[in-house]
Amino acid sequence: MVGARNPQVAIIPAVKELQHSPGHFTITSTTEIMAGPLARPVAYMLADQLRASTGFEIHVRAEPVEENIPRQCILFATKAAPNTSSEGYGLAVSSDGVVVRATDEAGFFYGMQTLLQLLPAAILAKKPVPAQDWYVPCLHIQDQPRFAWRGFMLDVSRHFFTPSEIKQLLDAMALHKLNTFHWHLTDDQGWRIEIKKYARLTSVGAWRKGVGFNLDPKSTTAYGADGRYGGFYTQADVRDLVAYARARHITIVPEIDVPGHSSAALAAYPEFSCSGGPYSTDMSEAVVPGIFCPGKEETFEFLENVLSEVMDLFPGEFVHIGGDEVSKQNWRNCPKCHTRMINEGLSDVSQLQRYFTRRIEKFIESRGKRVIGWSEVQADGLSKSSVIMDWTGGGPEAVRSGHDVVMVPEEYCYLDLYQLRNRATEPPAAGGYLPLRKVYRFEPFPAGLTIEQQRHVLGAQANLWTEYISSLSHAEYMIFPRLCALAEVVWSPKESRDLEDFSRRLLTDERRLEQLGINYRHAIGEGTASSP
Ligand code: TNX
Repeated sequence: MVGARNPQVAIIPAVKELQHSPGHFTITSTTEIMAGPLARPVAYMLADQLRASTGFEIHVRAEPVEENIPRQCILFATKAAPNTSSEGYGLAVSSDGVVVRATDEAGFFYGMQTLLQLLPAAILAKKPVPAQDWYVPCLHIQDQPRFAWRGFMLDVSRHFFTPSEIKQLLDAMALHKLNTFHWHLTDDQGWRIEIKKYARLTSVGAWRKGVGFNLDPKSTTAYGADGRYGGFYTQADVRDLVAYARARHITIVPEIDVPGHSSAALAAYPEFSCSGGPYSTDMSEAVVPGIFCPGKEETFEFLENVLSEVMDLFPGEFVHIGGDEVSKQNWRNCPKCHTRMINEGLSDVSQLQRYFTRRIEKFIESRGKRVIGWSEVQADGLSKSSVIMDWTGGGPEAVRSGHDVVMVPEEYCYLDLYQLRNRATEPPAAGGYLPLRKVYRFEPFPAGLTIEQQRHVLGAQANLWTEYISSLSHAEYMIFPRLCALAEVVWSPKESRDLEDFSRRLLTDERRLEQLGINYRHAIGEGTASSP
C-alpha cells in the first residue's frame, strides 16, 4: 500500500471550518457519483479525473438527489447551509460516502477541488496509478471565499506562452480556487491577440528580432514555427481558452494596454502615433516607447474597432485598459494633440490622458462592460463603475472616491521579484525581494478603511511580468509556491493564517504540482527562523 492510511489534511487554500471525525471513506471500483442537474458538469469532471488516476469505471448517476446517502457514493446535493455564498460549499465525509452541498455550480466546483485535495496527490495523475489506496478522512467542512476577485496576471507580451502552457496554469489556478486570469495581451515587445480588422497587429506586432533584457536568445522558448521570436493567439485559440477557463470557474480579463506600452501596435500601425513612427518591438534597439496619439480621430476609430473584437471574444464583465507608465513627451510636441487640448479645453497633457481614458471608458461602457485600469487611471476621473487595480498605493483614495479596487501592491504581489536573498543562485529577475512568507503576510484591505469602504475591495492578485522569463518552467519557478500563498490570502479567513501550518501543507501541495507537471521552487524551512 502506498500512502498513509490517515494522511494529514493539507488543503490549500485553508478551509473556513473543519471538524475531524474518526475513520475514512475509500474510493473503489464500485464508487458512484450522484448528481442533480446543477452539479452535473462538475460531477462529470470529477468522474473523468477519478477514472484517469484510479483506473476505476466511476459512473455518474444523473438522478434527482436525496439526502440519504447510499453506500459508496459521492453525492452532490443542491442544498447548503444558510448564508453560503454562490462559491461556498459544505463537504461531509463519513465511512459511507461523501456529500458535497452547494447552491451554485461554482460551490460544487470548489467542493470537488477540496475533495481532490483530501485524497492522495496521485489522484491528480493523468494515468492510472497502481497499488494506491484512495482514502478520504472522515470530516465536516464548511467553506467559502473571503474575496470575490482571486487573481493571477500573466504578461504574455514580453514572453509568449502557448495556449497549452496557459491551460496548465489555469489548471493550477483552479486547484487553488483562484477565479480570475488577467491576461496582459499587449505591450511594447509584442501584440498577442489576433484582430481580424488589423492583420498587421500580429503579422508585424507579434514578432521581434532580438529577445532583449540581456537574455540569451538560446535560453528562451518563445519562437514561432518559422524561427522568429514571438507568437500570438488566434481568435479560435482565445475562444478555446475562454471556454477552458470557464469550465474551471475562471473568468479571463483581457488587457489591451493603452495609450502607453504600445510600441508593438505602433510598429504595425505607426499612423496612430504622434510622429508617424517608426516604432519597433525589438527592444534591444534604442527606441522611444510607443504611445497612441489622442489628437487624431483615427486613433479612436482604430481602438474602438480593436476593442469591439476583444469584447466579442471575452464574455466577462471587465476589460482592462492598462493606462500605466505613460510618458507624455510625444504629446507635448504634437500639433494635433495641441489642437485637441484647445478644442476640449484641456490645460495640460495629464488632462489629455484623462480625455483619452474617459473616451475609451465611455465606449466600453456603451457595450455593457466595466473598465479596469492600473493605478495611474485613478487621476483620470473615471465613472464610479470603473475599477482601479492598485499597484502603486492609491487604493484607499480610490475607494474613498467611490471606486471598487483590486489590490496588487508591488511589494507583496509581484512575482517577477527575487524570492531568495542570494541572487547569485537564482535566474535573472526584476530587482527587489519578495519571499514566500511575505506574500503569505499580505493583507488585501489597505489600512484605514471603514467596514463599509472595505466592501469596495474586490480582492487581490499576483502578477508575473516576464521581461526576464525564458520558458514556462522558469515562469512556474517564479509563480509557485508564491501563488499558493496568495490563494490562501484571498480565500481563507484572515484569522486562520499560520505560516508554519501552511509550510507543512505546502509539502503535500508540491506533490500535486508535480502531478500537474508544474515546476516550483521548493520551499525549504519557510515557516522557521532559518528561512531564506
Ligand atoms: C511596471 S506594473 C509595469 C510593467 C513592468 C513591471 C516590471 C505595471 C502596471 N507596469 O510594464 O513589466 O513594472 O516589474
